[in-house]
Amino acid sequence: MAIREILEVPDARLKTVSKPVETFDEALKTLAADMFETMYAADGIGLAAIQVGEPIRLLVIDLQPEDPDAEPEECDHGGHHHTHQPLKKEPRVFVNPVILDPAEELNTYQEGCLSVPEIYADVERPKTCRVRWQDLDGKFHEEAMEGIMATCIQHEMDHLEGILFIDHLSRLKRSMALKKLEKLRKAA
Ligand code: GNR
Ligand code: NI
Repeated sequence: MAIREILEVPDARLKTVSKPVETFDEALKTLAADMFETMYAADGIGLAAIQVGEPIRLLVIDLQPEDPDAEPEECDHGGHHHTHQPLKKEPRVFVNPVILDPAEELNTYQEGCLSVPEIYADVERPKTCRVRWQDLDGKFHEEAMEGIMATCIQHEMDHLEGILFIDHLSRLKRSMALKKLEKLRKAA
């Protein structure tokens, strides 16, 4: 397994329309494993293959909810001591996903993107949807999505079309977001 470099704006490869996966082989499984490793290392909840430079219709998601059954973990940093609830790993892989019957009702969520680091903005999307996809063996699945999962999978599926969350903002808000990112990069 390997952590891969995440492409960031304004990398033109992020605008690629990704191609369907046709071969369900070991290379696909390795890429998915690398994407999980990359996503966890970057503290993300989702990642599309194009974000690591692979223009194929593959995405991974792990919302990592807090695990209510686990013992709280002790943690020390910056001189103070506290506890936090461990996260439960729930890795999910979606190959060739398709959105079916998106709800008319919209939901607003403050989104971020590993390809637009440290920028957050409200985006409106259908509140629920159904998704049909294949797993790493090519088997088909279909499921109703709601909550953060519905938001996240729509964000990831936008990447497959070369669309970023900032593309949903007004031109003014998008240019302000990109200017802020430039400023943060210069300061770093
Ligand atoms: O880690 C991520 N968090 C997030 C928060 C709100 C809405 C969408 C996301 S996805 C993002 C990771 C990412 O860039 N996936 O493409
Ligand atoms: Ni993203």
